[in-house]
Amino acid sequence: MNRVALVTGLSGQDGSYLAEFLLERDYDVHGLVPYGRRELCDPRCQLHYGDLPDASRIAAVFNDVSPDEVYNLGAQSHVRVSFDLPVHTADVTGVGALRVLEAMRQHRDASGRSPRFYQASSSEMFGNAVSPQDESTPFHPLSPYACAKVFAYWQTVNYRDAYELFASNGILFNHESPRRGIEFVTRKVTNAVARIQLGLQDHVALGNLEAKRDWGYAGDYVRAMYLMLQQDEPDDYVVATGETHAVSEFVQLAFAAAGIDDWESYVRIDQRFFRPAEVDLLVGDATKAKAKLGWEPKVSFSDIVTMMVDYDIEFEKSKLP
Ligand code: G4F
Repeated sequence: MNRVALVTGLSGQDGSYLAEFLLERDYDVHGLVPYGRRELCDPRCQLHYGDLPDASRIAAVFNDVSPDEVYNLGAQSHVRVSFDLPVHTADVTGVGALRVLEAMRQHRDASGRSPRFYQASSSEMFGNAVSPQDESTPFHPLSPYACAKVFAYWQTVNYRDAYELFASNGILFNHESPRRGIEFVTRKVTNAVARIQLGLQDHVALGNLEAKRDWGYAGDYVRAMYLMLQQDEPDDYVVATGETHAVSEFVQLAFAAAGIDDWESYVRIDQRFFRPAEVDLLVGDATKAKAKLGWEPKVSFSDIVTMMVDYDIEFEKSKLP
């Protein structure tokens, strides 16, 4: 019998990489997906309409699918947007995780077992904490998004402690790829660089270039999610590269990958893209994930930048008449 995985957020960047990873290991992969965007969904997955605000639908899908493993990747995941939509973000990103946990607590397979649960926790929970951040670093969330993620993190820990469920948090630092949404800074930059190189636009408007992030490759990070659910005991893990780079470095490298050296002449600073509160510096210490999961990041920062720029040049060329 194939193992069965249920993934919320299957239609996003991480969901698509995780689905491919699990399909390669002969899982039956099911996705809980809202009505809408589908282009990243592997056709071998079975899709179920539903969304994190709808508890009765989540319970119904659990009954239909009877998953062995549940990966909760669904969220309103944009930090800047969460300042405009704080209540919606709390409902989807925070209480949404609790709704999945509650469905999990009430669901048993034929032999009385509950599924294993992975919660997509975020390095944003640390805010401006001391660096590097690891599993013992206190949280100090600085956005409605980060507050919602802290809520979901502690609900996951509480369901593990109170009900002895197999529930683990992956505290993932930023992870990017050509499948990243265009509203996040890396893809916004690589897509703009491609369009500038092709003569389709003349500048890119950005916010804070000073912020530093620990950027890894999304394809590497889904491997860590899977490994967390294969352990003997549930636990919480930081997943990060241990390297940090300023947004300006990403921008400079992206322009250089397209053969453009004077990147500053193509960048305009726009206050619309600043946040009411900013996380200045994130850099993770993934010692525990490396030791216990045997996980290592494989794709370097500069390879991620090049991969994304190359993809966006081909993507933009493919749209030309
Ligand atoms: O790409 P970002 O929007 O990602 P952010 O806020 O770090 O969050 C991402 O990573 C988290 C993991 O740590 C996830 F939990 C979260 O869901 C999301 O995937 O912004 C990165 C940095 C910020 O400091 C931002 O202020 O880039 C800065 N930035 C500068 N100009 C910009 C822009 N960000 C965006 N999105 N757009 C800009 O024009």
